[in-house]
Amino acid sequence: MTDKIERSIEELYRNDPQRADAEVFGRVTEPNRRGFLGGAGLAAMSAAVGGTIPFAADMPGGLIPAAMAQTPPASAPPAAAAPAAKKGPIYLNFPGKSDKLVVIGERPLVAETPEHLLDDDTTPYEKFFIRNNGQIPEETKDGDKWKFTVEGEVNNKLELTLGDLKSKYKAQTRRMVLECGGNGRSFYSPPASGNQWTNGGAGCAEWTGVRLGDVLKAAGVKPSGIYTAHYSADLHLSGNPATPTLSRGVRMAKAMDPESMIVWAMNGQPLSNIHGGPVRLLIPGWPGSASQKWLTKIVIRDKEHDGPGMTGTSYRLTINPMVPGDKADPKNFKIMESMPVRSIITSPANGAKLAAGTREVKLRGASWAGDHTVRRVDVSTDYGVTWQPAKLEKAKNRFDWQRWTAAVKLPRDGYYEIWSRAMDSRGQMQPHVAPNWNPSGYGGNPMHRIAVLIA
Ligand SMILES: Nc1nc2c(c(=O)[nH]1)N[C@H]1C(S)=C(S)[C@@H](COP(=O)(O)O)O[C@H]1N2
Ligand SMILES: [Mo]
Repeated sequence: MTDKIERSIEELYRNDPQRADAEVFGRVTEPNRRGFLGGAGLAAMSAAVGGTIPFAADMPGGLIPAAMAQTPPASAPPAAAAPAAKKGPIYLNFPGKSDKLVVIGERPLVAETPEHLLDDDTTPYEKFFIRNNGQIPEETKDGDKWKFTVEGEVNNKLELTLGDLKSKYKAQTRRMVLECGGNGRSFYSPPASGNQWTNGGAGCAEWTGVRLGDVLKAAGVKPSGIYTAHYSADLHLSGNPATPTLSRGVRMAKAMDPESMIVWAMNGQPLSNIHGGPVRLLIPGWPGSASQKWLTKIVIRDKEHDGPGMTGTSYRLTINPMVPGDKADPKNFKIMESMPVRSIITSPANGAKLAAGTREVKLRGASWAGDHTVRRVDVSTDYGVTWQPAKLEKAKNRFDWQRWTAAVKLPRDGYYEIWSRAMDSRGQMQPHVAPNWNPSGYGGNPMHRIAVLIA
């Protein structure tokens, strides 16, 4: 291998990983060993990842090595993503937030948390992802005076201040995952449109507030009331006050779930403006968009809600699988409810370099599964040929994530990939690649892969 070839393969992996892979695997000469990485291909791949690959023989054909597969954070639509990628990630500059959060959208502001920053049991404010669809409102000074209404198919229309909510209803605190419906979108191929989340459109915080159900009961939902519609104070990007930015809702059964809440505090602090303070909804396990920030109004409806974010292919999944990349038939879509099972490796970080001679690596991670619980998490160091179970911690309460740990042995120095996969309580497991392609990329929950180099 000349230095020139090594470099060009690495460059190719960064710029056009599919082609790089075809080149590398294409160098295999034995026709019956397709996908086996040998000879020049192996040398080129090893050079590109920075070390020998002890389990190269197990590497699936066409696999883009995790060291090269870090999806470019793209604030632009997919077509423009590749040029943006060369410039590297854009880091967040926002008061009180970690400057290691990655901006995946500038207007509206959207920032995700790299997996290794999700290593705390409770995600601190500074590491919690940000997702806006419209403009960020001015910060409210006297939060307790914030007003919102409950109306529609109810017997008593309510107008409540945050102060009323705190004094008249029973408060509860729960540690729960909030996850964007598009989390994992960047793993789709062909690319799906929207913010290119990796796994960092999720966080798990302590939320304090009251049961949404208690407030709805006080309003007296009529038998005709079957769906909620949520409204808020953030202006649409156009600045037109008549156009809601986002208005989603949920079935009455989910609204009445004892863990669906109206919240005013996060991790024991008054809810910050960027996370929807003074008051937001927190509908755990379902797409984050149901958790309206800056809540001003809940309307109870006698039919499914049809506000911005409820129709077409938004926050909807296919009923019957569609051809990836094809034009979508809106009739083939249903509302996305529970989020899918996911696990992430939170330590070590992807791309970690460990000292030569390291033979055991301790792993930590997190896993969650929408409305369900996680039954097991497994890890692999040999491209999924063999798996070992991780030690799974119990959740604090429903909708909390489940932390996990494992220790893996590695036979010698070199380049490894560590994979994690979780299975939910129903037996559904994370797939190898993002499943059920849909144009806006919801439900992308492939196994998490990190690259580790021992050298
Ligand atoms: N009012 C309002 N609420 C909103 C949004 C928004 O744009 N406006 N975005 C939603 C989406 S898509 C997500 S994923 C979560 C993100 O919450 P966070 O910014 O506190 O992390 O808020 C939801 N609530
Ligand atoms: Mo979201």
